[in-house]
Amino acid sequence: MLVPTDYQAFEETFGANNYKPLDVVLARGEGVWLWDVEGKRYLDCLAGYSAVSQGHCHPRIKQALIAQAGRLTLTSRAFRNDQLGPFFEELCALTRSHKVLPMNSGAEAVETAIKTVRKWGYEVKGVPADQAEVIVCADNFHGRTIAIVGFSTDPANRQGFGPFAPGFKVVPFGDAAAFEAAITPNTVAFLVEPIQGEAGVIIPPAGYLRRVRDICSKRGVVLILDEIQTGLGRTGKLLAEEHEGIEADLTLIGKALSGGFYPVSAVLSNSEVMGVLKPGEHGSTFGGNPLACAVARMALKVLVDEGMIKNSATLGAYFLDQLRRLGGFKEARGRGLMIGLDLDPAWGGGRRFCELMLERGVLCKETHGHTIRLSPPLVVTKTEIDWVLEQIAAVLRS
Ligand code: IF1
Repeated sequence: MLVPTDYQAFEETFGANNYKPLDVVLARGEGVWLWDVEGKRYLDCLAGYSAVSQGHCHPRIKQALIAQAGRLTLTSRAFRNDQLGPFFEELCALTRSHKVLPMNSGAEAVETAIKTVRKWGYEVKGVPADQAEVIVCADNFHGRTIAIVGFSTDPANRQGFGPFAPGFKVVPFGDAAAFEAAITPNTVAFLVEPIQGEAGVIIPPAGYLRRVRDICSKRGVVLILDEIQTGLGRTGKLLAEEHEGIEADLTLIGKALSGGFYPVSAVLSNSEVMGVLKPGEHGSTFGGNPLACAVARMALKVLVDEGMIKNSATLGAYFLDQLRRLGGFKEARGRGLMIGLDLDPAWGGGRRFCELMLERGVLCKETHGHTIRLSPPLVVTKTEIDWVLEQIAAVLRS
């Protein structure tokens, strides 16, 4: 029988040490709950970095996965499969998109969008060859490929990984005027998170996305919203863009698109931009495979059928309000069940806070030292949030 320290030793000896996890070894999950190898139960306030929005091992998604795994898992896109078309149709209907390009990880969806807007820039906008520029925001997080970390402003993400791809320009987040000033005739797109996640749940000023949308339309720039974290109900709407009543030209989704069962991502597009891709110009062995499509179809279905988006809005507002009543920290902010809690710098650091929460049976994760991310599965109940609040209060008092 292996004991917890064995699992840790194996990971540290044989794994690349590119993470420093909390010392808990998880073995089972159900809904908002996780159990470690010794049977201790935890309420999950990270939800696989928002991929497990539908709750761990959701029974209907599990059933869809098992059924499809016994029928057909991978055909490649060299042939058609009977899950892909219905997946596209259902996803377009739900998100009011014209076209879908399926990939696997979030970073692949971002890369796909960048390739697409560059091609659109050359073929439709008339940008001279190899001159296309994409504007991004300071403190962005879009993934970890070479192109993406090349336009990160976080030294930990980029240092030692160059040389990087050219063609990106960084502007401050939340400042529409700065974005507009950075546009040149070669600007093909603006890539932005509706709420910055890794930066610490940073919500831009009201009206920012509406202004950005107007500027993009006026100046012929494609608006790409990275909704990989904010999308699919996390902020209390299907897509975070709905909070400002706008529509992006390209929308990137991933994470919760599979309910945490399997990596599935997608680029959603209007027809003009996606229309530039022709057969053979982009793809992926696993992208759009029948297993992924079956899982994603059910993950979307339960999200809507089981009222998870509404629950995220209602309980997210309740959670934030109760946190603010609690006090004992610097600031709490959020939208839906995407909440960031800034500890007082004197408190002892986010890592310590998460370790104490772990002892009390709540899993959460700090970002950038003093901010705690609270993002439970969207199936969480009021009673469970009240219990988490008690644990937060106790840890803040200690
Ligand atoms: C890790 C944070 C969350 C993302 C947005 C694209 C991607 C992500 C807005 C890439 C991924 C992850 C990756 C994970 C940590 C995590 C994260 F801490 F960085 F900010 F969720 F909160 N766009 N976010 O948030 O998607 O390729 O990973 O599927 O450990 O790197 P991916």
